[in-house]
Amino acid sequence: MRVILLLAIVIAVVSAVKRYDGYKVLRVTPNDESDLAWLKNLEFQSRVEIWNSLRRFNHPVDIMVSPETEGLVTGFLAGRGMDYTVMIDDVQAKLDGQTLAKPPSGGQIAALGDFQYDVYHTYDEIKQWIDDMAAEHSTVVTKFPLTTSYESREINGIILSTGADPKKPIVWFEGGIHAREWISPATVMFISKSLVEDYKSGVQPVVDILNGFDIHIVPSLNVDGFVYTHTDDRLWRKTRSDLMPNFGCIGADPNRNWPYEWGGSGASPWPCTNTFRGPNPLSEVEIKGVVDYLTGLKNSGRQIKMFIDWHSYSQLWLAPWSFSSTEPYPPDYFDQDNLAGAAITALESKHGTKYRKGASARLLYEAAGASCDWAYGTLGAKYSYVVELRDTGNYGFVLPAEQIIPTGEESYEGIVAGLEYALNN
Ligand code: 0X9
Ligand code: ZN
Repeated sequence: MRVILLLAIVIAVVSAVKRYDGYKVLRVTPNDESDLAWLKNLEFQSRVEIWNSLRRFNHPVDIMVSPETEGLVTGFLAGRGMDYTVMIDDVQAKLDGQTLAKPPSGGQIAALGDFQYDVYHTYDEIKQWIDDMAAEHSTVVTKFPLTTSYESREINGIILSTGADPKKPIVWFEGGIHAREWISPATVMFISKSLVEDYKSGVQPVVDILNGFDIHIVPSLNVDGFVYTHTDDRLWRKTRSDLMPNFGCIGADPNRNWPYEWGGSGASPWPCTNTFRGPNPLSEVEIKGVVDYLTGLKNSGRQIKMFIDWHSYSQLWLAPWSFSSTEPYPPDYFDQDNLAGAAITALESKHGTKYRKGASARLLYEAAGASCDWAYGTLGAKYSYVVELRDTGNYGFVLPAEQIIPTGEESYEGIVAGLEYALNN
């Protein structure tokens, strides 16, 4: 009996999901570059974790502190004359409030008609959704295998296509490159089903869009990381590869692993950091899967017209370049910026949500080896973006499930306007 009890305790401890009781997210406004550098150094020392994407001085930076480091960090902040406000008082309380889909009685995964778009889903449910979309909408939707993850999970996607025309340009959407950004796969799925339904109902301009483009969509790319956010640590960002065992830390930042200006500014060489670039470009099999897939399409004569990597949070529509803030704007920047403008105007018209647009490294921070630079610089996708979805920090990565549908609706408005622009330009 005692042995069983002990075993139960051991299992409970081993399989426990990481808790964030008493962790806070503080919003700090750095006064100058040295304040910002100091914050980044704190992050490097693992005393804080920077959450948001905007990291320019005079813009607020959201940092998560543990109960152990809070006093130290706030003391330092006061010493440097940096004010802060508390954005999230107890991260665990926010995590506890998050709703997952409840499987129908019998424990099975819901059929497509019963798929709940207003809750978050597991990897198995997303996999099933892909199969169901392809089965239910077989005239428009085909499933494709992208690659196999580091931990041997299938990564699949869907192609929305209304006819085999090899001249049709391709649009690429990928969700979930960062594991904890749960709103990303949810939004990519919402957009996908809206495109299919509106096409089938003859809604314009969606009919024109799908007659003009084949849209290839992977809702959940970093599947190992995503599973880990369900089983172990809701706030995990990276992949789960173990390529630098001597350092004792797992995972690389898949958005620093792309083979374009890899290893430059904003991409850490240290395996224990959240922006670890990986030991070499394409070390992460998930990213290699995308690069091989899209390069194969390009080499077969297809044009990739648009590439969107969906992230959260901060409400931004970001164009290249990401690796450098001093590099001249890309030759297509005028059109890229116009498309972003059309998209965020349409997006705002739905629920009033405000987005900003700009060149990534100029608006945010330099991040070398990021998706949008490779997609533009090497692949030649004219309209290459990173979109940072809701919110601006009230919940950050732990966006409540009630916001999935509104986020999906407005993002759909935005992307339809963007696709329409891309059709004509
Ligand atoms: O740092 C990142 O990878 C992105 N922000 S996030 O908070 N979602 O992690 C921004 C990346 C910008 N990248 C490109 N413009 N490609
Ligand atoms: Zn991200």
